[in-house]
Amino acid sequence: MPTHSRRKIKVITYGTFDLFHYGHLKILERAAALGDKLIVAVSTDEFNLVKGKECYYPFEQRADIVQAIEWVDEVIAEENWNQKVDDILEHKIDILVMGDDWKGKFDHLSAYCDVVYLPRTEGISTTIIKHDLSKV
Ligand code: C2G
Repeated sequence: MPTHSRRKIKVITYGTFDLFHYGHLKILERAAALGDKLIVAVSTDEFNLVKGKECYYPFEQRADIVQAIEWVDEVIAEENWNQKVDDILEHKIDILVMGDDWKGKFDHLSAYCDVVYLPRTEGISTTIIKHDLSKV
């Protein structure tokens, strides 16, 4: 069926996206490939403190970098653990995508949309980058 006649499939994913790296790029590419529109919820600096993460880049810069990715249609703020149902309903999300380090953690959201966990990109993470650079 031609895409112009069917409802657009909307995908959402969540993350900090600090020190943007290849693993972030590949999850966004794969998430976007599952639908027609990708929304990315970027964790605010305040929420990252709740998550126990201290970011190198502030929210505005992390959000701008994610928004610049061609596969990303919209960036929203992730301010707490509990906004996902509201986001799914407000944005009429069909698929929630997360890396499989989160496998099982968002299964309860399958009452509202499909929940897909994709394999993480091996060998890279913000933590590895920070560790390696600390030895320079
Ligand atoms: N990721 C990946 N491969 C990597 C590193 C990260 O696929 N090598 C994925 C993660 O699985 C996640 C996304 O990239 O789906 C963003 O990762 P982080 O910025 O570390 O975000 P996180 O702290 O997992 O925040 O409510 C959900 C949280 O906000 C997720």
